[in-house]
Amino acid sequence: MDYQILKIQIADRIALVTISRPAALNALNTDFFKEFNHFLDDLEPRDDVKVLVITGEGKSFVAGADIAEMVHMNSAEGYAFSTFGQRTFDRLEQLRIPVIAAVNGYALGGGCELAMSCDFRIASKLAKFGQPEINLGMIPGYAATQRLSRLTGLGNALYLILTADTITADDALRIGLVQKVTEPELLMEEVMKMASKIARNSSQAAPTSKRIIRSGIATDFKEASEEEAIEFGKQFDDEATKEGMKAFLEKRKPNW
Ligand code: DAK
Repeated sequence: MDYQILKIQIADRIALVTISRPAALNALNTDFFKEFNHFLDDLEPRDDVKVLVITGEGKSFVAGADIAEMVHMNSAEGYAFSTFGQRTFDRLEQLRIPVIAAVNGYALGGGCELAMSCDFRIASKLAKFGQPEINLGMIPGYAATQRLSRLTGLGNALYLILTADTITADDALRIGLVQKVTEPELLMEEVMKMASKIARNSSQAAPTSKRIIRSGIATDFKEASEEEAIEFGKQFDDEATKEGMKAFLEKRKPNW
């Protein structure tokens, strides 16, 4: 596919996707969703990529769904746009490999929802977060009503969605929406360092941890702990796990 919006770089077991539509502050339109799904089609079967990083070009991560496209929609088109977006974000959340959002600037509306569909978020000090949909007379459409409360608690989700307030990266850190804040010029360096740290590990441990954490939150503690025990047991048939433990005992780096 000839990508117009996504810039994709794959190197050293890390895929870096930059959303690049800076004239519209990287607002998400149908073409974005088509390109992103095509990219996921290519990425999913690959076993040489261990981590995905998503960022935005310019002063915005993503300033929301594309209002200029949405304004012309009727209810059937709105429904199609919504389900296409929701399916895409669910697919991203369920991607086997870890996904890091490198939030360089505005993460508003659908942009904040995109960041929340990633496994964790690292933000530049200049980043801004919010769910301003209510100002447009609408509710969030890509699951902010669900993901925001799970990540930050009920009060913070209700506050952000009902007031449409925009918050700073430091406030986002305080409420647990982001995991780390960096100086703007250090954002990509820090994120790529984290990505390489994850990518250097044995191939199963990170994806399995991700899957159990994510599936566990949707089920009860006992059932999820049993799932952990099953997966924990399976690792003892895995050479990479044996190598990890042996390397520790032999005081050397694992040979993965
Ligand atoms: N859509 C389209 N264009 C956008 C945009 C957006 N979300 N955000 C910015 N732009 C465009 C601006 O129109 C402007 O275009 P030109 O006038 O230059 O042609 C250009 O980007 C630069 O923006 P500004 O001139 O406004 O830049 P400033 O630095 O002054 O302000 C800003 C930056 C981020 C504070 C401001 O642009 C802003 O408030 N943008 C809108 C933010 C927003 O309201 N985002 C939420 C969008 S609604 C659903 C599914 C999804 C959703 C809802 C329902 N269903 C399936 C039911 C999601 C909804 C949203 O995300």
